[in-house]
Amino acid sequence: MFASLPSAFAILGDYTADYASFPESASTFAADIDWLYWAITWVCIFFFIPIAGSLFYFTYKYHKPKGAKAESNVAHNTPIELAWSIGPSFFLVGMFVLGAKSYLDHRTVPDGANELGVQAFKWGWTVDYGGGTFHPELHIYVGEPTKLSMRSSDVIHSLYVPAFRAKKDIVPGRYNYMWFKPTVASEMVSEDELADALKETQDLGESWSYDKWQFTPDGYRFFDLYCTEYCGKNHSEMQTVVVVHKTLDDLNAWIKKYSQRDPSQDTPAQYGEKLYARRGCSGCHSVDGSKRVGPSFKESYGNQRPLASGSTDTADENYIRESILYPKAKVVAGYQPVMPSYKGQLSEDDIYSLVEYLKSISDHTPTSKTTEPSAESDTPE
Ligand code: HEC
Ligand SMILES: [Cu+2]
Repeated sequence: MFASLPSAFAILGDYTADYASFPESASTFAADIDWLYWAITWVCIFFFIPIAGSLFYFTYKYHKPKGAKAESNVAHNTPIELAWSIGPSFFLVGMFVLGAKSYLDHRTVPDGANELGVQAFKWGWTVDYGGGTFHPELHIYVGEPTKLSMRSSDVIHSLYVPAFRAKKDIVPGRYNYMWFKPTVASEMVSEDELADALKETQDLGESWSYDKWQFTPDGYRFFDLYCTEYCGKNHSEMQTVVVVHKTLDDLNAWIKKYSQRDPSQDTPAQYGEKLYARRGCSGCHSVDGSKRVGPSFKESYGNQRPLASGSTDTADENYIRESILYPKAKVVAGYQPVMPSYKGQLSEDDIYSLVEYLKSISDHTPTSKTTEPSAESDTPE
């Protein structure tokens, strides 16, 4: 009868081990939360066993043969009634007090916490490091209380870092915040391991797989960060990583690396490809021609774009720039106007890089660029 059980677990594969234990503890919240969780679980088990046990015992003890006449036998015992009402209420009040204390700890951000902006959108994350540097990965450093000031550009999301035991909803139309203090720094993999992974990824022509490698393209091990509020079709892919640096210097060096294009490393088109991944465009735009929330970039640059207004426009440099800064100005027919504006978030250099990238992957090059000048000067503010 239970022969099928092992195969049922085999489907879960590697995951059973993860589910059987808690994720690693990597913040100051973890010990308290785990203790409270187990305390409540044990209290429940402690009461469940005698209650369920006496249920079965009395069912057996007082059962009558089939056909016996049912009779009422109601008795009252005040001491027992009082004992089982007052006794458990101590446990319930205890759970409330400890739960409330833990909640307040999560709500009370310590003075001087390092503050980062986080934007959640369908389906990804953007962390604002200040000075025009944005990245989907969350980078912080060990021992430093970090406050996240969070906003959503569409629906309700929820940010959850299991290893930190920290979670908070992000509601559109308002800022929500959370904080944590990481206690465990992320290790780095060896240069060789990183070089092999980067090479293999490039050879396959794929984007970086965090799941497969379990470290970032910069070689850092990480903690998982998920969305835990069902937010639509690709909710399950709304994940990113948290890297806890050993020192502030190391963190700053990482931020600097992403703060602008390094001309010795990347051509504008190559940098544009990085921005495509980093700034969340990839969540809505494919590069292989498949339709996601938005049109594929394969057919953008240089093509005639049918607009929802009924007219058409050629997707030249200005059209693309406008689409990034003022997405609602010209909405492509057949799509919802859901793209967030990147005004103030991407520099002109960034936009130039993105345009170059779109050019490089387009299936079409315009034969003649005859867009009338008037079309270029009517950029709405
Ligand atoms: C939340 C989903 C979403 C994100 C994120 C997003 N876009 Fe879009 N984008 C859309 C949708 C939907 C359209 C089509 C409707 C419209 O024109 O506004 C679109 C249209 C465009 C167009 C016009 C395409 C064409 O073929 O006519 C360009 C260019 C564009 N996006 C660039 C970008 C860039 C660059 C980024 C990242 C910096 C980005 N988008 C991020 C959803 C998104
Ligand atoms: Cu979400």
